[in-house]
Amino acid sequence: MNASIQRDFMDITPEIEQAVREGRPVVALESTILSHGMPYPENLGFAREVEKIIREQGAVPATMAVLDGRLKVGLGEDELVRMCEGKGVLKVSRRDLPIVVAEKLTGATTVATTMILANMAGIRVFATGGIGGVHRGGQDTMDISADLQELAHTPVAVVCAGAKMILDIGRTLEYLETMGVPVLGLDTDDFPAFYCRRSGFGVDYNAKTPADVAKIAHAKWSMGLGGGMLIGNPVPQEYAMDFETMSAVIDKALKMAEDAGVKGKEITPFLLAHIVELTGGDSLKTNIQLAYNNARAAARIAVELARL
Ligand code: PSU
Ligand code: MN
Repeated sequence: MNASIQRDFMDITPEIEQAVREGRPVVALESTILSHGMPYPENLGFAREVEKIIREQGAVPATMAVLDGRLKVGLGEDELVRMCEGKGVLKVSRRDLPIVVAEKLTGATTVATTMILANMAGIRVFATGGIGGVHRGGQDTMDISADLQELAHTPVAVVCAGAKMILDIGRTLEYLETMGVPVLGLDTDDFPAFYCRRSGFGVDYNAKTPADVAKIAHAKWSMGLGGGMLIGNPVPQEYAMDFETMSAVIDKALKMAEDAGVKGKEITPFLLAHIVELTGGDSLKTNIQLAYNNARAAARIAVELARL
């Protein structure tokens, strides 16, 4: 915990502050998944439920955002509603952070920014849906999410359901290897593909249990290796979607983005919204369930880490 950063820039709820100070389990949550990843009002129901799931496992949830230039660690009900309604809520990744803080703007935190805030607050475990990565064609466009650089440098363990096939999963994993980021499967040999349990690409190590993940994280940070870790947790079988169907949907959404000339930070939100539309809302149900599943796993990892 950095006292001067916390004093000058951050509002951390007393509950989270105390839990961190006492070394009790805390799980960070992002807000871009709410404001730019899911429609309203489904996102609000999700935001409340995901916090509840973390509490049921004995951990404290810490949803992150930037409100009127203040870094928020833990949101109250009104603040959650504001993120979910999404009016005037910017998407804030690492490069945007100084601007929204200095100009007192309001924004949702991506995976990268949530990791930054978590680290500032002393939180080591974070649950999300899917991470950003190398976009398809990224070898030409250089569209590579800042999430990957953050995983390289910031000591937070990120639990996700893999990456969506809107990304080039093979190149995303190559990038992570180059940056020295351990990619673990939680009881899987195969890196998951968000809606689907398998991507066809392997993980570095199949960590069978949350306790195994915690042991690996503890070893990494105790040795001073720093940086983050990525944990792929496959969507539960009963909510998984058909690989071929989703491949076709994603190809269609990518074509729509190309035709509409969408670029830069708008691409991911555009694709997410159109995938929900093209699947008649089925993909949203899967998205919500996989994120609950990740919250549960992250809370268990945080509980184990607190014991070490
Ligand atoms: N992928 C998803 N759902 C999401 C995101 C990505 O399946 O909600 C969000 C996350 O907040 C992630 C961000 O950090 O999009 C990545 O955006 P970009 O590719 O512009 O870095
Ligand atoms: Mn990008």
